[in-house]
Amino acid sequence: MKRALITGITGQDGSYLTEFLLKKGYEVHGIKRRSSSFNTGRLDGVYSDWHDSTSTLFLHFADLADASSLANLLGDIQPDEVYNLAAQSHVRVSFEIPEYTCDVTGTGVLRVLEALRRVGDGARYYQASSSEMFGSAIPPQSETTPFHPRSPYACAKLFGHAITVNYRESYGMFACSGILFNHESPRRGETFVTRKIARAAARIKGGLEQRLFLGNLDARRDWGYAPEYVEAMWLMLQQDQPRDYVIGTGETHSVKEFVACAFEHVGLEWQKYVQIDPRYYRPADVDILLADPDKARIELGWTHKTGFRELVKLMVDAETAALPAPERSLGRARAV
Ligand code: NAP
Ligand code: G4F
Repeated sequence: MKRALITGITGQDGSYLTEFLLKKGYEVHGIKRRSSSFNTGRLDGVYSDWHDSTSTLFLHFADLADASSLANLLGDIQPDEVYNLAAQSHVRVSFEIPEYTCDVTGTGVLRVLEALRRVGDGARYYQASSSEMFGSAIPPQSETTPFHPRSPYACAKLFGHAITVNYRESYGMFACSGILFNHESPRRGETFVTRKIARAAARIKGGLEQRLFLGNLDARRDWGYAPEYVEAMWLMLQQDQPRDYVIGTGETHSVKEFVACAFEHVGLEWQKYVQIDPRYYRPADVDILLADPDKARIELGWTHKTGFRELVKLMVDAETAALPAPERSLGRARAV
């Protein structure tokens, strides 16, 4: 039985990757950080009480800000594969807490790599890099496109990417960096734009809210469906050679298109409900991201399956299904 360690297991990608690896027969260990309330909700479907002797999923307290906790865990668990997904992952928030973001999202990568180098015993390593690193680079963006980060988050991710390549080249580690474009799902954090829009469309339809405040509607992103992206992470670690890959759909759409599609799906005219609040603008934004995922298609055999409109609809439907019962039926009755 292969053993994997996932940092960021309680996040969107961590939860999908956990399900994926458990289905493949892995023993999965995950790092969760201490919080004052439960932060394991996304794992509810697969987590069983630790007294259950048949369980192959184990959670441990550690933190990317605490090098000793990482080294201790890696030494104890001796995983075959390490997926480093933990990060302060919100771009807008990174402008408010830049030092913290650089510490966790940037230096945190170095802490994991250094622990792995010392006690990891040859484990394969996946780094969750981001298309945000491309920033204002001219699209389409591929593995050879020069980076131009536009936020503290993107700068921190760029450090994480560079140090991953450096550890591979310096110490011969099997370390891969996945440069993933935006990927979404009903498990996306509520303050990212797709989930915020999907949730608002469902709740406005259900009569629970009246308005949706957004920032830059013209930004364009290459949006895919998260469960498909975790397979690409795994595929990278199954290759003969460690390499870096861009993962995306090769299509780009604006925030405005996402809004229009979501509201159309519940039979509402978005212009009646959406207002601009400049508080959601960023000191510097990324205008357009568009992946050139050819290398992943050719070498990994990976392509996306869920298209843009299908993604929007599945996210809005999930929000509608999560409404309290009376509002849900109201929403359905009103839907065309
Ligand atoms: P997410 O939902 O925000 O999850 C982030 C995870 O990191 C959570 O489990 C979080 O724990 C954990 N975390 C945060 N700070 C930590 C710390 N100091 N120590 C240990 N764990 C910590 O992010 P995601 O969307 O799943 O993305 C996964 C990774 O891919 C992130 O590194 C993100 O930056 C990167 N990425 C995401 C996308 C995307 O479109 N989703 C695209 C490119 C790259 P809590 O649950 O306790 O908050
Ligand atoms: O949903 P977002 O916050 O995602 P963003 O900034 O693209 O970052 C996400 O994708 C990255 C991959 O490229 C990841 F690395 C990162 O961790 C994260 O998962 O914003 C998307 C766009 C931005 O241009 C933003 O300005 O939507 C625009 N936007 C407009 N109104 C808004 C809002 N974003 C948010 N979060 N909230 C708004 O009200």
